[in-house]
Amino acid sequence: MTCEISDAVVLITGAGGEVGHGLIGRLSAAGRRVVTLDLQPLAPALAEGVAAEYTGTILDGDLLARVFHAHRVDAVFHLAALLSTSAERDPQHAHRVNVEGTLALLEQARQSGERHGHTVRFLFPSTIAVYGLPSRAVKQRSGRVSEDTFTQPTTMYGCNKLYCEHLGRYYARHYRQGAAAGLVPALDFRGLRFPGLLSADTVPSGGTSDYAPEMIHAAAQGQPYACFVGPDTWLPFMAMPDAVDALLQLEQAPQASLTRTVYNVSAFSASADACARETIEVFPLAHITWSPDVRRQGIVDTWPADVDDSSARRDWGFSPAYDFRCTFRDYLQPAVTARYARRS
Ligand code: AKB
Repeated sequence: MTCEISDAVVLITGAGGEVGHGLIGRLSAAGRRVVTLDLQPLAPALAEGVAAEYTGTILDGDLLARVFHAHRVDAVFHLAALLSTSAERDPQHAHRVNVEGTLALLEQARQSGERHGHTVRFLFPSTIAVYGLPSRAVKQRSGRVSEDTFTQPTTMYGCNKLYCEHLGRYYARHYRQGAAAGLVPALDFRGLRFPGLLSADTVPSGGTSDYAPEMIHAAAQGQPYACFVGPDTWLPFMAMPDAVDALLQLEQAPQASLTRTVYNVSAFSASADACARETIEVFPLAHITWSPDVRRQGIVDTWPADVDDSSARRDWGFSPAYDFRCTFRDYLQPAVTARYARRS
């Protein structure tokens, strides 16, 4: 059976998560046919923008095969993953989902590309967790870390994501050494190392950078928040709309302009204390205290305070719209306020 071009779809795994919320809306608004896969059914409002919804795990090989045989998948946004804190609670399960699940998806996408005679673009959200700064002093001294330094992750999640970056590069450039034989690869793998993400639409779970969004959503509900890292904890962050924009920009970038398969992206670096002060500025009812968790503090202390994203800005025009203050005042304050007003 030949697939009509109208059968071309974009597959989003982990579509119900924090990035998926924004991505589904943007892709369907751009006229793209979206197919989703998530452990849980999508919220009804999200499902409206979707051509087909599959509920299940990426570890279900039969389900993946069914998806790729029912649709001509032109692009994959692989968001399904266990984040850093969740992965430390069950490292073996995290490895199955984050690595074996990703390998299974890469293989299905490759086979689909070969079957339909086209190259499938595979967008992979990696993370600042692939970095492992050896001490707070080195973290403080290192400032903006570039992609090829300090890649010695200390978490299962960071190890998983770094290895999958290499898997993606293998599939795109070296699969069975096909490139040497002059074969066109069936996969075009492109990755972004996301910093902490600040979303108005969802409260993340299972991450170690979650303290920033958690304090904002607690403040908007007038709830007290005990921050699980100390005030002098620095990380890079970006607003969720910029993260979704970055994924879409990278997907559309001409292959010839890309000098890397994986890029750093970020909008600003901030301390937990600065996030708390800005939260109180926009949500005066905020009541934020400090209750560092030794293990989670230990994780973020190995992550860079900031990243060098000059390659992304040069190669494909990455340019975040929201800086620190705009993220809180122009994006989070109105959107989070509206979210909880609807719920009250
Ligand atoms: C996490 O905290 O695990 C994620 C990440 C930084 O990749 N938000």
